Amino acid sequence: MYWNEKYECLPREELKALQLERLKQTVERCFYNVPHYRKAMQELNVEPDDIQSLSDLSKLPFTVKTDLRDNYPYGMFAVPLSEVVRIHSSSGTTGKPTVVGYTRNDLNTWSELMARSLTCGGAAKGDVIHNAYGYGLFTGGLGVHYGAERLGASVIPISGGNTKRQIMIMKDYGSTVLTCTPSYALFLAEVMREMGYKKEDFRLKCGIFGAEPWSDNMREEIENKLGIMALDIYGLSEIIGPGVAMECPEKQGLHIWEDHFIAEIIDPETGEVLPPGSQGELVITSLTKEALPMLRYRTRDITMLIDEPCACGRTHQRLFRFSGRSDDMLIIRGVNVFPSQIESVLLEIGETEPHYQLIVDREGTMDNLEVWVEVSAEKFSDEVKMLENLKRTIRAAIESTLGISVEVKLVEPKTIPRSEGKAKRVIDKRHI
Ligand code: DLL
Repeated sequence: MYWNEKYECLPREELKALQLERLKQTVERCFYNVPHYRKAMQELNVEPDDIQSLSDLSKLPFTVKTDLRDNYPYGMFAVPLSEVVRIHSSSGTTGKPTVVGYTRNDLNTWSELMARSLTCGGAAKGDVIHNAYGYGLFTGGLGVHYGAERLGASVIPISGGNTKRQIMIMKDYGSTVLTCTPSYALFLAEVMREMGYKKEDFRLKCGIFGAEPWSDNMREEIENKLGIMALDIYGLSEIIGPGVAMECPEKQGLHIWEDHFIAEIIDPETGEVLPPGSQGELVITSLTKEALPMLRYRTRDITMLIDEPCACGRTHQRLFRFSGRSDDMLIIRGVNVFPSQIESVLLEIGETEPHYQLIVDREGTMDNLEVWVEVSAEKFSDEVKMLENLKRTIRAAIESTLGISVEVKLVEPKTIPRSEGKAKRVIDKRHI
């Protein structure tokens, strides 16, 4: 059940003392080894000695993605390149990619955190882990891979793509744990059905899904279709990769591994730190990273910190499941809309397929939101009247949740492109 009971269940006072000690070391490392941090701290008149308690964290400068871009490729590294044994990077939609590096100790930390996360998600030595996160510069594939090996499980480094072959391997090799994005898990389920398989034909028992936002209703859909327990894993390249936070079987939020990271929630507009229980932008400080220590990294991910004890016995704070990113949040006629809200409504009605896309456009000064949803082939051949009714039901439900009017378009199966990695939920034509 636990990978490292001592640290996962460390009493909070001890956890905080450990955080403070590690925070001080991290701040020194940043100040003395990374010109960017020294300059940013000097501009705020802070020196490493000013950090005497955890509440002094708020004296430190924020770090943002453009800081990494401005120091492209290696300028944020706190060790010489000769100490870096692995490089990953994440491509944004614009500009240069973000480059992240790991020392041997960093890889060790990451493998430990991933072994811890996989255990928390129900995997153990003896399991066969079908790892369909992409291998390569993306941190998903190799991150899970090293954690699975550390755990002592048998890992299949299948990566993304070639879905039919994936399914054959999953069946023949007796995979028990599936790791991939939630949207790819659904796609796998769909292709399994097309190939004539039932969930009983597989040995899968759990799935550890992340790298993109997904709703509780999407979870239910995946659990039913694959006959597994599906849990949420969070992480980002700049911080370490997957394994920053992991949901436990209580399904009441993701434990952020506080012996290695400090989480804060801020108001994305003002930068002000918000109390536990408030929704806002997650900010993470790394406590043990050597090659790329991060001070108050603004993730742009929107969530809430849950400070109450968890029934699983782990003492680490939890993050509420992510509603989305502040930069994926759509503003439609002044109303904030997260794709996950619409996903939730669609899956709750349950009469469509779980594949959808949002098309945003502007006519004159009016924003238009069109929700494309797939319906099954049988439904699609139903009477026009039935389809019209379904459309109306969906529209009314979305409108009452979001408070804005939308257009709903029911489309044939396979109209919406499937993804092997992160799904593209929104097409915003307003900026093209
Ligand atoms: O997506 C790392 C990862 C790999 C996490 C595999 C989990 C599993 P990046 O490509 O740098 O790293 O993207 C990080 O993805 O800031 C979030 O916006 C989003 N994200 C990651 N996990 C979740 C999640 C990997 N569980 C960005 N829920 C993050 C919602 C997530 N969003």
